Amino acid sequence: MGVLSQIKQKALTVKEQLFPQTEFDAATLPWIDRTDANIDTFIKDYQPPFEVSYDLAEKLKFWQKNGYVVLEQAIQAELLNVFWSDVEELLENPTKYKIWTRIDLPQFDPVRERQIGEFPKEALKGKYVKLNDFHNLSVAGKKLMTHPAIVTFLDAIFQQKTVVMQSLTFLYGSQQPTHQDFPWVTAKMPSHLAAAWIPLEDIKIDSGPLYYYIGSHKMPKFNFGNGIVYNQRSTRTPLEFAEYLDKTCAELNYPKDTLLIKRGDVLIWHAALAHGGDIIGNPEQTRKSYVCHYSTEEALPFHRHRPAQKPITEHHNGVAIYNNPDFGDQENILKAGEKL
Ligand SMILES: O=C(O)CCC(=O)C(=O)O
Repeated sequence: MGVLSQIKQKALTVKEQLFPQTEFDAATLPWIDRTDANIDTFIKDYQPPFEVSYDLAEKLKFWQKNGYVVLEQAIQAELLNVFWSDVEELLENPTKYKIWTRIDLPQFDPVRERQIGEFPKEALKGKYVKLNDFHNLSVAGKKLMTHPAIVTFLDAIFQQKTVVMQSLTFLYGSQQPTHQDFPWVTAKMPSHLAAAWIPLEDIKIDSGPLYYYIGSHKMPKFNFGNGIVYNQRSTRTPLEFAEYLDKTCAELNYPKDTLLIKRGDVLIWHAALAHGGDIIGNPEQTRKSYVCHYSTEEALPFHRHRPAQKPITEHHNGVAIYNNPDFGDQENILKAGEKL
């Protein structure tokens, strides 16, 4: 590190320790998170971008109170089928494609994240595998993450142009400890964040389902020693964060719920909802899922891998999706979704 960078790091460390951010910035908070938000007033004038089958006002009220919503049977089977065929094509022929893949097993230390073709094929169909940004390869992936039912809800809560931040695809449960997303999946404004959890099969109790603490999006935020967002200057660990969340949610009586939704349903959750992946009870039981994180163009005007670069952008149902700057030739290489 050069001398100038060292001075900059030092100055940031001192600033963050003396004046840590303790809450989301009130000036840029999405309208629905403000104390004076009135959903009945909002809904009178709101023009949704798509017609949807659910009661938007009811879902917004549920979101405001609980920090999540489930859109029941919102996604057509055909789109889910085509998306999962694309995933299977990738897992069958990994050396044909380029995508960052993580396998959280000690046998792959010290480099658990690699291009997919660098892992043995058998390991890709096992547990602890996470495919990063599969939507860049798959047209069906892009269509699924920008399904009108999801887009309408995001448009209503953000009231700004939605952008895709990242996606994760899982074959098995993640078994991730309790966390909130905003300290990790950071944009310029950590409050401009929401995620959709899309099951590709009915979720079974022994598959290591997602769990969440109802209403926990309103809990006091954890201080990583230098504020609410985790970075290389943080003095407290992800494990301490998980312990804080589990303990505080219990103390504040936020009920813990397990997500047993069905194929066709979607869960959307708030940037600050505490959640995690349960322990897998049956090692054979898959939990096929597609997790998509979204932000706004104001908070994330670039691809997160190239903050200094103008992104190449596609628009699907009004949502901006940045092409993957790491693997330009791979964008939309899986085209089966074009016919949908
Ligand atoms: O699906 C899971 O088990 C975890 C996903 C998750 O926590 C996340 O993407 O933030």
